Amino acid sequence: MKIDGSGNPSVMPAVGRNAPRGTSHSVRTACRYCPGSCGMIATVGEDGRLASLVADREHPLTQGFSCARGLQSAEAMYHPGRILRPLKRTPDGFVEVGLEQALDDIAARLRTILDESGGEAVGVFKGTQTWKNVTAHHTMLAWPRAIGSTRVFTTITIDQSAKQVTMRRMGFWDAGKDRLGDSDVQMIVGGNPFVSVAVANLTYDPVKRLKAALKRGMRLIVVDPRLTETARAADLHLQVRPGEDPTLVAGLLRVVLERGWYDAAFCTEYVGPDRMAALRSAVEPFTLHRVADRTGVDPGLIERAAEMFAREARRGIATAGTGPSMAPRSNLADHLVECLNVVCGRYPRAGDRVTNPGVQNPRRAFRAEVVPADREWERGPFTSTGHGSLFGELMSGVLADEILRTDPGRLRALFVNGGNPAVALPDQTKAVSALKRLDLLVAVEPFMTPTAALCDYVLPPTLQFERADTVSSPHYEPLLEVPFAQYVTGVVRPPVGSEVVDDWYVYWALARRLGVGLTVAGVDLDMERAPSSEDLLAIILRNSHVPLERIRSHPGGHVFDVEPAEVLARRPEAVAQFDVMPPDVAQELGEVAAECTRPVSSGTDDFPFRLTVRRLRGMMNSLGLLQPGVRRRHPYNAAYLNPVDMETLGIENGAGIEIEADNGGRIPAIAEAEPGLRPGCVSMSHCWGGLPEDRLSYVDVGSSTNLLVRTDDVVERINAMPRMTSIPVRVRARAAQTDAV
Ligand SMILES: Nc1nc2c(c(=O)[nH]1)N[C@H]1C(S)=C(S)[C@@H](COP(=O)(O)OP(=O)(O)OC[C@H]3O[C@@H](n4cnc5c(=O)[nH]c(N)nc54)[C@H](O)[C@@H]3O)O[C@H]1N2
Ligand SMILES: Nc1nc2c(c(=O)[nH]1)N[C@H]1C(S)=C(S)[C@@H](COP(=O)(O)OP(=O)(O)OC[C@H]3O[C@@H](n4cnc5c(=O)[nH]c(N)nc54)[C@H](O)[C@@H]3O)O[C@H]1N2
Ligand code: SF4
Ligand SMILES: [Mo]
Repeated sequence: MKIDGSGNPSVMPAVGRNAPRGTSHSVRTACRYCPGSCGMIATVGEDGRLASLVADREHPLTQGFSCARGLQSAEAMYHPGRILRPLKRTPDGFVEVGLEQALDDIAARLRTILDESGGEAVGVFKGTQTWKNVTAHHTMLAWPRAIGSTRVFTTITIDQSAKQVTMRRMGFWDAGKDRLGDSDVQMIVGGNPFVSVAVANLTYDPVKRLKAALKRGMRLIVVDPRLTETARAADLHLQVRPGEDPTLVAGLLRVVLERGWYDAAFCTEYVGPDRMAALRSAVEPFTLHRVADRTGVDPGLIERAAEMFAREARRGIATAGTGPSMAPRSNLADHLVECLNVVCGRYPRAGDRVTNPGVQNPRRAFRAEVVPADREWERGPFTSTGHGSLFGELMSGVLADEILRTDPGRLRALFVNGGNPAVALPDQTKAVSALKRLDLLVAVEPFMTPTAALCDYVLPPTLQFERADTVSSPHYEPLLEVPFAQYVTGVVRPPVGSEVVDDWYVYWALARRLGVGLTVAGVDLDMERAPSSEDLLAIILRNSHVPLERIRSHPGGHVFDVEPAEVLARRPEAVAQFDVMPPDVAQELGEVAAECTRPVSSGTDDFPFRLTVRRLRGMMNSLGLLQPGVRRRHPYNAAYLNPVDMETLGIENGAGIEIEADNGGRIPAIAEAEPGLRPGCVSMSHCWGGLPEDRLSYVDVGSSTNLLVRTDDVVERINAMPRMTSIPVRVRARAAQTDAV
């Protein structure tokens, strides 16, 4: 529903409704910037504005955990740069326009595009800030269907879609994976949950939960070129060369299989002798000394990690973060990591308790079965580049190609929701030229980001503490170990004089103007009268195991006393097994084994360094870039280097440098010493910098590592995932620090 800051909001604050006007009051709520789901207490001032946010210590899930980027989100709400009224591009720049007028204009332009080119000419890009916005998430899926488009792009396919590729080419366990609470070991390959709050089973309250697990004896193995915040807490840290996870994990598998440290009974039932033999023979070339040579990890440490993970532990998983998922051969790396879980049988078995049978989703059976591989991408729909889809999404690595096509099938209109593709997509120069080529670019976006600056229309949304939601989102529920849910209402109204909308309304209003129906979560919406956001939530949760009314009756969130569930035995007809070494995976691993003894990742003389990804504590991708509080902590995206490398290069701490990649891209940066980083690496965060042509100062906006990411080479065949880490680069000192990007 449309919300006018001065009028009648569809979202009334729960406490505000009862509280007399002009008094200060507090509301229990939760942050939705990331999967962390942190409980917070919001204090609303006498002026009706959000005065402060503090972590909610009584919160049953997160118990006082929160992070700076969530706590500082009030700064974003009242930031002078927040867009409060819809903007329309004119030859003289952006002008404010009424919401319904903007929607009329957009619908008219869409009608022409749809008439001329059909539904497939219109696409969506769903960014990170749509994932935890339940009504937006569902409507963004419904909207393309309504207009006959399969052009759905999201951040997943430029993130860790290797996980989806693994699921759909190996098959996956119906009852999920071992939970942290039951684990006696965990291996994290290239993820840093202490900062990112985003690694598989560590998506909420990660520090306390991991430390508690370690205290009760669980052991932690971290594989990362950096001695990360998480690695510091680990029992073992394997400081791998970036890009060498396939070799390292193949080496671990070889040790586990050769020493007999795997779960033979599980493998007999769920893998079978032929596939076990194929796995054994594929990892055979990865002997300890070869693996050690190539990965730069001590052979004793590799053996010890295999022993700790497989022999000394019964439960607990290996999981990959963005490190291996953004490196070359990302799908192979993820597949091998999952093979460790398979051979060690790290899945809940028949009779085990299901710790979270679900609150917001309908009750389902959890079985000790393999859901068979189905290679969805081989069935289409396809892009012109020949890439198929993954969980119903096309590959964002080729989004720019779809726009730049010269045939009539090109993508002509794009709706961006809660994302910033102008800085997030690989090969920024190409991505930006593609976005400019669109006949219609619309962003539902609160700030004048590089993407918004390219738009024909920018429609400002309500921000998280102004809208109703459930936490965690129903689609994130499987990541919670307990049956928790929280309903949150808007804590405050949008600023007076604003004309902002709950994101979903944009798509409902456009569908209505185009005369098409929207079917959200299986329900045909009334296209005459807009539902309220609460109505829409109720529709989405209509089959929830715990009724929405009960969820709502616990404003601070609740762990529900749902009927216990246990993992059911395998059904006789469920004969699928894990496809641990299908021919394409075997072939790729064979290529790795055949590569020259010199590790590909050790660099060439021309590009001796490897640029690696990392997350910064205060930022959420590009979110926070405009906030002074965030920028005090992260004035720019520094390039972290090992001090020994800095000395060799004659670079002082804080000195300006230039980083040049093998695609010819060059970016400025400021060097910062990080003794815990593996020598030979440059560790730098993403989504900074403006538009390439703006030539903005590095100290003002940082620089975009996506200028160094290529889409013409080193790209995954199935999911078009580019190489975003382990990029060959050279580094040199630079005269001035303030040079343009
Ligand atoms: N503070 C903060 N939190 C965030 C975000 C943010 O921007 N800031 N972004 C959110 C998003 S969108 C995501 S997807 C998640 C990501 O969550 P994570 O995957 O945990 O991301 P990182 O913290 O960058 O951890 C990646 C680690 O991989 C290491 N690495 C780099 N290259 C390689 C390699 O080739 N091999 C191995 N083994 N390791 C490598 C890096 O040194 C780094 O420590 O975080 C989310 N949370
Ligand atoms: N080189 C390189 N590239 C990368 C990565 C990398 O590590 N290296 N990481 C990749 C990954 S993992 C990801 S997830 C993507 C991130 O890709 P994106 O999701 O496209 O980027 P974000 O910066 O997270 O964009 C979030 C946008 O939402 C806006 N926003 C904030 N609050 C709200 C709200 O309440 N409603 C709405 N509608 N919008 C809001 C913000 O202003 C911001 O513009 O980048 C990818 N690109
Ligand atoms: S950004 Fe994530 S970790 Fe930080 S407070 Fe919000 S939900 Fe919690
Ligand atoms: Mo991400």
